[in-house]
Amino acid sequence: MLLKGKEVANQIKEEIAKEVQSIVSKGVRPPHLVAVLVGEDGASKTYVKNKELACEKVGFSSTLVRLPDTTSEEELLAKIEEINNDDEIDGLIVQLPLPKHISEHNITQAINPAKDVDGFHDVSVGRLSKGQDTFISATPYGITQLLDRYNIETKGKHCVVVGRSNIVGRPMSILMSGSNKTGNATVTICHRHTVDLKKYTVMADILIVAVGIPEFITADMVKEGATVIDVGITRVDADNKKGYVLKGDVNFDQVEEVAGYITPVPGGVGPMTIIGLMQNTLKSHQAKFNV
Ligand code: L34
Repeated sequence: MLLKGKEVANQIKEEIAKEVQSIVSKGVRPPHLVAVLVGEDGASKTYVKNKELACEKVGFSSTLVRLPDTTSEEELLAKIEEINNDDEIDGLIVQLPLPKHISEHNITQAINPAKDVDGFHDVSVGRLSKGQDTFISATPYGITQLLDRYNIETKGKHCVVVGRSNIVGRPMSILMSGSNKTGNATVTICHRHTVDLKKYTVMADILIVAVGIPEFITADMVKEGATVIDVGITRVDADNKKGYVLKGDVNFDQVEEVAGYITPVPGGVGPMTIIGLMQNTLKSHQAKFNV
């Protein structure tokens, strides 16, 4: 069965839009998200555009700050400082990846944790790992909500996460093992140095894959009836109008036959990532205005 991220995302957007209406009816300004995009990466432009569209749909204000790829780290830090100090802004994200000459760590650490709606700051990650209330990074947050909306049991299940990135794999593993509603699973984290990956993936009741290698997971690596979450989204050259097709980390046509539930690419995890971001932005606004 398909886990329709796009459909669930649209439902949640309507719920958020109602909350925004209620906020505005009380005379309070709506939540405001600022996205900073450095450079011209095609995929990043699409993702940021989708974030702006989502803001518009739910009634948030949004501002896109575009900077050239020659921007220095100091210039970017100065921009962040300006946004940190602007009371009219609730959430700030700097779209990744950044040009090589800019340190992602320095940038994520410069963002005011109260506006860190990406959940990438050490404070946010530290709070997440201790089970404290915080901004949860958008992709893992979106995935837990997808599992929740489809009533997929996680308690006592074996969850295998393939990939240990700061953005997805690591926080995902923390959430799945945590004592939260869509947690309480037994978690195995696999990565590039895992020997005999298949040995682990076939044990997964819930298999979450975020490695960025198209069609990496084949049917023989998946247990019958498993829930398969495909975080990968790679542009692969193709002879069509766009010049590419999107491929996940899972060989969908094969794995669909064995999986109980599976997310499509596109229309699966991507739209849920955007929802996670919208919810974090609303949360930041609520912390400030309490309405
Ligand atoms: N700072 N950088 C920061 N925050 C993030 O949360 C992200 N991420 C990842 C990359 N860098 C980031 C995103 O926004 C991945 N990501 C993201 C966001 C949206 C979509 C995919 C990834 C998305 O909209 N996907 C659509 C298809 C888009 C297309 O046509 O290319 C989907 O249906 O999957």
